Amino acid sequence: MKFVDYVKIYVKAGDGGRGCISFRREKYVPKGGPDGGDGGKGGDVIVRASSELHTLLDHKYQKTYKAKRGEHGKGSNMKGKDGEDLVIKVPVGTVVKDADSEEILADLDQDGKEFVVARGGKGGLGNAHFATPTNQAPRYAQPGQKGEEKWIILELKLLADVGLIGLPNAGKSTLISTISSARPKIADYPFTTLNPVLGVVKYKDYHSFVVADIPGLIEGAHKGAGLGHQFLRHVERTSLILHLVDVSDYLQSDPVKDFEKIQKELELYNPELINKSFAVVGTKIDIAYEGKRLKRLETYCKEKGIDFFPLSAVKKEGIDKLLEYLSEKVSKK
Ligand SMILES: Nc1nc2c(ncn2[C@@H]2O[C@H](COP(=O)(O)OP(=O)(O)OP(=O)(O)O)[C@@H](O)[C@H]2O)c(=O)[nH]1
Ligand SMILES: [Mg+2]
Repeated sequence: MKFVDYVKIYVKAGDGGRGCISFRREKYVPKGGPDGGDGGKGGDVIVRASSELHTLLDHKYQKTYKAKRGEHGKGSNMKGKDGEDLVIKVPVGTVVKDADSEEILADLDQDGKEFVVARGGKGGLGNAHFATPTNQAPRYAQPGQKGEEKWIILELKLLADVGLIGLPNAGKSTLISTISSARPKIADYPFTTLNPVLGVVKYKDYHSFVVADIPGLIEGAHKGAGLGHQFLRHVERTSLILHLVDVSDYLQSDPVKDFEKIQKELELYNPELINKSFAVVGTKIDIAYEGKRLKRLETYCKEKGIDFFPLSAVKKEGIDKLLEYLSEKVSKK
C-alpha cells in the first residue's frame, strides 16, 4: 500500500436552497395568502478520523469534495430538503490546516473525532415569512446562502511514542523487527525503507508502546537530499527519539560526526525536535571487533550526559536494557 501523508484538497459545502414565492390557491378561497416554503440547508463538509485508514492516498487522486446543495422551497409551505453532509475519512493522527493561512483547524487524534471544515449555506426564507399587515402578498423570498469553500491541507502525523532515526543503513528497520512484529524491508543498501513503519512493543509487565521506523536521513535532508526530511513530521509527536548510529568496524566515518550531522538536520527541520528527550543507540556491536568507533561514541555520550545503549539487533544483545529504558520513559511521559 502506498503511503501518502500530505495532500491539499478543495472543499465546498452545499449552497442553501432558495426560499419559494407562492400563494395559496384553493377552491372557494379567492385570495390565498403567501405559502412559499423555506429552502433547505446545504450539506456540510466534515473530516472524520477513522482507524481503518492508514494513509491519505485516496485524497491524492480525488482533490475536490462538494457536499450537496439544499433543495429549493416549494409552495404549500413545503420546506426544501437539506443537502446531505459529505464526510471525508482520514487516518487517525491527521491534522487539518487552512491552505492559505496554514492555521491548524483541527487535530484528529482519536478514532471518530471529526471537524466541520466547510459549513453549508442556510436555506432562504420563503415568502410566507414576509407577510405584514401592509403587505399581505409579498413577492419576495430570500435566496439561499452560499456554502463555504476553501483549500485545506491534510497532514498525517503518525502517533508513535518512540521515533527511530539515523543515517541510512544504521539498522533502524532491523531493530524494529527485533522488538515488534513490524517487518519493514531490511537490506545493506541505503534508503531501503521508503515510508515510516509502526510497530507495537510489549516488554514484560509494562504497558505496550508504539515505535516508528523513520526512513534514513542524510546531511542536507532539509534541502531535499536523499528522501528529504519530509518524514520528520512523524517524529514531532513522539515523546522520545532514539538516534541510531552504526558503530561497527566496517565504517570509516567518525560516529560522533555522523551523530552531529543528523542532529543538525533535526534542528534545521524544527528546533523543538532537539529539545525532545532522546537517547543514542550504537548499533551492530557484534561486528565492532576492535571497537574504536564504539568507544568513541560511548565516551562522547558520557561526556555530554546522553543516555547511550550499545546493542546488536542481529545477536539480540543489549535489547532488554533498551526495552526496559523505553518502557520506563514512555510510561512517565
Ligand atoms: N551485523 C549486524 N548487521 C546489522 C545489524 N543491524 C542491522 N544490520 C545490517 O545493516 C544493514 C542495514 O539494516 P537496516 O535495518 O535495513 O537499516 P536501516 O537503518 O533501516 O536503513 P534504511 O531503511 O536504508 O534507512 C542490513 O544489511 C542489516 O542486516 C546488527 O545488529 N548486526
Ligand atoms: Mg530501514
